[in-house]
Amino acid sequence: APDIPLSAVKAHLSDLQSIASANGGNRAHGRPGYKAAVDHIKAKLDAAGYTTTVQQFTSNGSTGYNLIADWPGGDTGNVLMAGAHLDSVSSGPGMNDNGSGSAAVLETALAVAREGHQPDRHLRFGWWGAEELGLVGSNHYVRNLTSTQRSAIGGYLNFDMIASPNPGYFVYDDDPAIEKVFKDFFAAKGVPTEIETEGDGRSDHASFKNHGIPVGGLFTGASRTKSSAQAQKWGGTAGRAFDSCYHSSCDTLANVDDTALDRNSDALAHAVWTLGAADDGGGG
Ligand code: DTR
Ligand code: CA
Ligand code: ZN
Ligand code: ZN
Ligand code: ZN
Repeated sequence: APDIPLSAVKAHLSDLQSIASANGGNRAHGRPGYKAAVDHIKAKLDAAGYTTTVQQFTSNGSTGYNLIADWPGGDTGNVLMAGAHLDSVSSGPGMNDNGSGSAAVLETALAVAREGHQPDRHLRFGWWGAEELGLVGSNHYVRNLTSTQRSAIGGYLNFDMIASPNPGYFVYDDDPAIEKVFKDFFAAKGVPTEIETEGDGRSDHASFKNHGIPVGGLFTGASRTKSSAQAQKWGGTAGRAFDSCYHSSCDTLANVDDTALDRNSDALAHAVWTLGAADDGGGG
């Protein structure tokens, strides 16, 4: 997989910051900043050759939007999806939650196009609306697939908060094969990981898992406190939250850890390239 340039991911983040600043300070469901963010990302994907779809839904009396981008080619009977929720809470611009995941997924999709990558499996990327209202957008997406469309999705990778300022390196343990891809990546980099325990059902992967689709993903922590043991293995500050600006107005560009963002963006690309091969997993 290509290295994902941190500078490119940060450029998307600052775009999302600008969009929030120009629209009342947030990218929340039902607020103008959200749709502006959808339009920004859609334009880049269209220009890169993706087939994009904006799916509308209603929640709390406001229209919400999911952005789906299909990379032409690959076996559409064997789809690999990666996604991130694009909405923020209304209290701030949501740079870690979840500009970080949105930007990393975007730059990975753009890298696929840049490389002219032709994986065996069909690649699809998603940016979800109204996650903060209760996984509303991703649930709407999965529920509105036919059973055939659902069974064609062999795996969904979720990225929600992947650049916390006091980061941990957590890997979802929902599907062993997906988990292994991420753990092997970090092991090769000498970065220890832990199993994600804070969030079963707390992000968009749950919408897919609830319909029997294998899921995985990465997380750098929210309001839980980093232990001294964790600070020893990861650095950062023991006794402080992984993200003390979680759901706060201080979740700005300054609330993003560059090393975590870079490592997780590269792990994302590694997983898309690795799982994009129609390998039957080999072995016994
Ligand atoms: N609910 C997510 C933040 C969150 C909390 N725990 C986890 C675990 C895995 C992913 C995300 C999260 C939000 O506020 O968007
Ligand atoms: Ca990188
Ligand atoms: Zn951008
Ligand atoms: Zn949140
Ligand atoms: Zn989130």
